[in-house]
Amino acid sequence: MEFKEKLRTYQSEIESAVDQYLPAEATRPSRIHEAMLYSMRAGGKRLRPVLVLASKELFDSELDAMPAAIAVECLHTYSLIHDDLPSIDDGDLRRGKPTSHKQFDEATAVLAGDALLAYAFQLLARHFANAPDVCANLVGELGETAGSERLIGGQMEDILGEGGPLSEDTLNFIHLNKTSALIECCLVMGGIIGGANYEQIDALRTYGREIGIAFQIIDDILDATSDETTMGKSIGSDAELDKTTYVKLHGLEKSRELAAQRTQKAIQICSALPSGAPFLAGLATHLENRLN
Ligand code: GRG
Repeated sequence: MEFKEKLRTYQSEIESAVDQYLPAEATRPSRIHEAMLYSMRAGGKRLRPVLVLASKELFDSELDAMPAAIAVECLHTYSLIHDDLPSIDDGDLRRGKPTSHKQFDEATAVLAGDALLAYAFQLLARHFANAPDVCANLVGELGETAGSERLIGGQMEDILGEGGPLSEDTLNFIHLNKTSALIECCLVMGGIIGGANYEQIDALRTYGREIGIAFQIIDDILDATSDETTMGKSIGSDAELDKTTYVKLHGLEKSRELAAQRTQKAIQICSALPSGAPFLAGLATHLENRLN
């Protein structure tokens, strides 16, 4: 199947699975379940669940990766809801719709994020209970990624760095953890479900780190050059908060070059994966050229 068709197939399977795996809106208390589904149904690129499915498909395994794909999308959506809160980025628009705290209220948005974070682990624990080693490795991987040394650690340093010039080292720490960590984790989770060996897990992790950093550099470029309608989210906050970004540190042209270098490295790593992982190689280029 050609790359774009394969991507669309994954995305439409994920769209259907959101409603299949999350509690229905009518479940009591309906307000929290409405808020969870509101943000989960709002769409987005579904990059992280696509990575779980595509990574697992490189290997032969009977296990279904979809519950893990939905779990990472729950965790990602929680991070976006909380990132948009008035006390963090104070965003009005996300995935082309009002942010959770604008659509509901701040307390509901905090709780919807918390509930999605908890639900991610519930999904893993319930759906992989018959494969205890896989289950423990998935929970460990996602837990480590979500915690204070990775996602939250990256977010903390991002907040601490507002208003002041940051070194390249700090900027890399922020993005390796705030953005790359979950992308890396999705590939590793796919590998765990598929039964990948140690070297293959290592290759998946490195590929994830490279496309993760490239993804953030492109995000910084789009934040500086695109518009809210195309992006479907509030943009320009980097400049407003005087944040150090790749664009601020290196300028647009050099930032594009850095993203291209990371993308090329990711593509090279695909040769160490089964059949050269053509979908993942195509995805690296697709992400480099993305417009939103
Ligand atoms: C803020 C308390 C609190 C917790 C959240 C890690 C984290 C913790 C927040 C970071 C969220 C964030 C904005 C990370 C940056 C990565 C990034 C560019 C996310 C946007 O991902 P896309 O473009 O979004 O894939 P869609 O909507 O397409 O899924």
